[in-house]
Amino acid sequence: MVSASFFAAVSYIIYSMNTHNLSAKTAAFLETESTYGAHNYHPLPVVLERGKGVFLYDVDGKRYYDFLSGYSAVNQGHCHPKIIASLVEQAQKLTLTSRAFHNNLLGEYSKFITQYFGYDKVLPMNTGVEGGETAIKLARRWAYTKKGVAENQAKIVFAEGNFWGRTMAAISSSTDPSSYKGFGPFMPGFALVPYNDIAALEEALKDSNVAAFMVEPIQGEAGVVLPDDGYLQSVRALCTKYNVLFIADEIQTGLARTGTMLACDHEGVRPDILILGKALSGGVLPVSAVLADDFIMMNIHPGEHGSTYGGNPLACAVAITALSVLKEEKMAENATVMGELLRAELAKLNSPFITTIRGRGLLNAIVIKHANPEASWDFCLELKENGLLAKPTHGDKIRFAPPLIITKEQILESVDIIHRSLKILA
Ligand code: IF1
Repeated sequence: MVSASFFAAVSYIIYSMNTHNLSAKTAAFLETESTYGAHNYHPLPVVLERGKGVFLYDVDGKRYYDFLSGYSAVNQGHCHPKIIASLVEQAQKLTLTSRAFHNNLLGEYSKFITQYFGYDKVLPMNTGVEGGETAIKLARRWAYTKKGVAENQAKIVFAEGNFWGRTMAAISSSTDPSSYKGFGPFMPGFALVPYNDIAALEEALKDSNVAAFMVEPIQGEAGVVLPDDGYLQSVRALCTKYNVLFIADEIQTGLARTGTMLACDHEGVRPDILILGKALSGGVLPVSAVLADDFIMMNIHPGEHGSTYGGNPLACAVAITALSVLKEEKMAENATVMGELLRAELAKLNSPFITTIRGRGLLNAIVIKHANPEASWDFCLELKENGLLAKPTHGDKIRFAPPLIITKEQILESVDIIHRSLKILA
């Protein structure tokens, strides 16, 4: 007797094979994941099992250029040999002590990363959103203890179009219904201003209860939205003028992705609180960090914030190497040159379906113009068929963000794949 679940599985596999031109092996993986995993994503129908440098390989051994880089977590390239070596070596010694005790790497790592970015102290966490939550708690605590804001009256200002994660605080600041709809009630004390609007920001900061303005130097999820030149300098000046902390969310834009170590470096501004994540571990395990000077950091006292894995020795070892190779291999410089080449070569295609090419360093996006609302998705499926992985964001935008180690030849081969794939839109 064939069970109903077996029949359903076979039907799913056959459907997948027919509709997406998938191998039976790939379809079987998709069916298992669909049956037993939550449906909180809609991934491209590809099943990957190996990564090396700029390449990913699926379960049938097919090679792809990775033009997403784990949403900029794999800046150093997949399975960077030095990062993996640090991971393996430390994993065989000590992975977690918790902060109930000291470990031999947290001090070394804290000194390394604070000197690397020029801040007094670091508070180590794990995911990017935990970094954001930590930054907000630091800002509120500073507002109550140093700025004189009345208890529970502190406000944090965010930019419309922001994305900094999926926690209740993060979605409470979101303007994207797919992030917040159906999850209320939301965190109080948050305000919004349009991105790249200095006049609106100044109006908001006049409120003496404002503790901080938290902003991405370039909005990633919104579709790689760059502010006007000088925007960050104006943000810096206004935050100083109104005694408000400038929090830079560099979780996606930082760590050489935009051609400088931090995207704030393009304008020479120094945020009061710097949040890092993603490529801080080179895509090996969740590592995030919040950096600030003592007048902010020292308002949190023992037992008032932390996490089980925050500052674990495995993360410390990996992050030191992940940061080191960014400089040793001049990945910011390469991101600048390869980014300019990528945008120039894409422009030369003169495609009627590409209305915008924008980005900085190797954080880029194109905007697709087509009558079919599914055009971007269909185009990404065709890119996949031709050996390049990218994914649409917010409908018509496609992010092109390969690892920062990509070479000129690989950029040119990737643009050729993009060129050939555009034919699907004709
Ligand atoms: C998903 C988006 C990108 C981030 C910035 C904080 C975080 C992120 C600027 C939180 C995380 C990830 C989350 C992931 C997909 C990806 C993403 F599409 F969701 F919006 F990159 F743009 N600040 N971004 O980009 O870091 O807690 O995830 O470590 O949730 O689908 P995290």
